[in-house]
Amino acid sequence: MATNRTFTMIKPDAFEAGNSGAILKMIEEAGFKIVAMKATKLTAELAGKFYEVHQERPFYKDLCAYMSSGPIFAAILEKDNAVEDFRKLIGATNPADAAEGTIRKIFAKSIEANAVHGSDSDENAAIEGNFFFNQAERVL
Ligand code: RTP
Ligand code: MG
Repeated sequence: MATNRTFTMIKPDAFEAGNSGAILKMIEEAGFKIVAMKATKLTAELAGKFYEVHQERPFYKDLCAYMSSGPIFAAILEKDNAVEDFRKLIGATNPADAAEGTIRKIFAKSIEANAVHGSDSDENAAIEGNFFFNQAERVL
């Protein structure tokens, strides 16, 4: 059964552009509750660890440099069917392929600088939430 939580980041491009508020508004209007959130900045090493599953991919090095290039927001979101519904809300990885009205269609600058992250499974949502938030920070 699907759990009701997912994990997201507002990536450096969207944070830098001042789009965090507009993106969080879309997330809340879509029915997600923000149950943990912080502004932070990844080191290249931490970005490398977070995206470890992609380490054999050609874009891995660029992705780690990009994700550690500036501040981000990290957040845990709650909603029924959270993982799948959030992936729908953000749209395809490449904004050129993202559906109209999705967060990436509206805010992403490129396939790499694509505004937001969304977990791709319940298992990864839990792993990723635990990566950023300790137990006391996710008691809500
Ligand atoms: P995310 O994990 O950030 O939610 O994105 P995703 O599932 O839609 O895409 P994924 O395949 O997991 O890729 C992770 C992130 O790597 C960057 N990327 N760059 N240059 C490229 O071809 C390329 N492909 C992917 C993007 O920032 C993507 O979100
Ligand atoms: Mg992914």
